[in-house]
Amino acid sequence: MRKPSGRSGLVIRGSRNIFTVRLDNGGGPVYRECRIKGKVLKGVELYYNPLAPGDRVLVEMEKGPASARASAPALITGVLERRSIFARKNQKALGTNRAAAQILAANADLVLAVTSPGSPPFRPRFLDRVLIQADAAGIAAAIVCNKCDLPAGLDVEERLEDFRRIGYPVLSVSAKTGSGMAELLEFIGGRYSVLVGQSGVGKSSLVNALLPAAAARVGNLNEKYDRGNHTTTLAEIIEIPGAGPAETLIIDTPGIRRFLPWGLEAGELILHMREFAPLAGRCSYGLSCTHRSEPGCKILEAVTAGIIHEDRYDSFLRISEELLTGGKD
Ligand SMILES: Nc1nc2c(ncn2[C@@H]2O[C@H](COP(=O)(O)OP(=O)(O)OP(=O)(O)O)[C@@H](O)[C@H]2O)c(=O)[nH]1
Ligand SMILES: [Mg+2]
Ligand SMILES: [Zn+2]
Repeated sequence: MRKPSGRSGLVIRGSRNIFTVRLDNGGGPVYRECRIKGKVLKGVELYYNPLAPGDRVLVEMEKGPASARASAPALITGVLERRSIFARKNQKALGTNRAAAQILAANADLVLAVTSPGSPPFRPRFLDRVLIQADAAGIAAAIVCNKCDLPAGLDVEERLEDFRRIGYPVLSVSAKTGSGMAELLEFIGGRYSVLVGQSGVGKSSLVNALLPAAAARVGNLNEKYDRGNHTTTLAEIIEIPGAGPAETLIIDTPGIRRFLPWGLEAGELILHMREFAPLAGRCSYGLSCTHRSEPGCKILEAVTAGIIHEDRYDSFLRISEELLTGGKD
């Protein structure tokens, strides 16, 4: 008896019901439109979106004549265990019965928090949120400051320097002039990264700028990769060809106005901010310290001593408050 042919694959992009899956294949890549078999996929009921770019899925190919098979969507029957989940709290889900965690990327091993020195304005507190989420998810993170062709105020330089000080790689690049792009390509080579940032900072432009440089080595593919300057509406994986021995994948995501961290308790926040974490539990009031006004608070002392930047302390207070109130304001 013939068994239904089961395949595995990688989710490239997808909306609620239809997903583009790159099937694992000996030869060249094969992409298929797929839908989820049945009503729900087991194990992902907790999330706003059942699957995200980067998910590895099991696909059941429909039987029947080849012509019918090619047009009908294949069926996704399962999702493999995720190595990492980069999610945020989706405000649209608050007050509805849909789960609030929206997965932006599955299985990513690098989060690139993208910013710009101007247009749109530099927002260091947005970066804090993305970096906290990456830490809580156990994913490495770096800051990419795009548009370095634009003038950066002293405040921008000072904040980026402080992110370096606390241990984050900061790459200054310009998708427009190509400055720093070779370094960025090297940095992401062989990794699986996700671009996160406000709308207009140039995430899609960065992907476009990475592609021709890489594609030049594998032939004249520039036309194929001319993705234009659209405002991104759907997260998707872009394969960066020839960047290294291991596959280089990058997920472009839609711009986010407000990033609400997900999956951590207010009390744990301190553990996910690098320069705060070593001070956890060391205040006079121990773990019950709110780090607002207590005497003998090590966090407040560190702010005074300049070990914790005031902006980061401000982020800490705001996010703690949000985590306590569930993000409703
Ligand atoms: N000066 C300058 N402008 C840039 C640079 N990179 C992108 N831009 C411009 O910034 C604007 C927004 O770029 P996008 O790549 O669409 O930004 P995005 O982050 O993908 O935006 P969303 O998809 O809405 O999240 C476009 O007008 C780009 O031409 C850069 O390095 N320098
Ligand atoms: Mg975009
Ligand atoms: Zn304290």
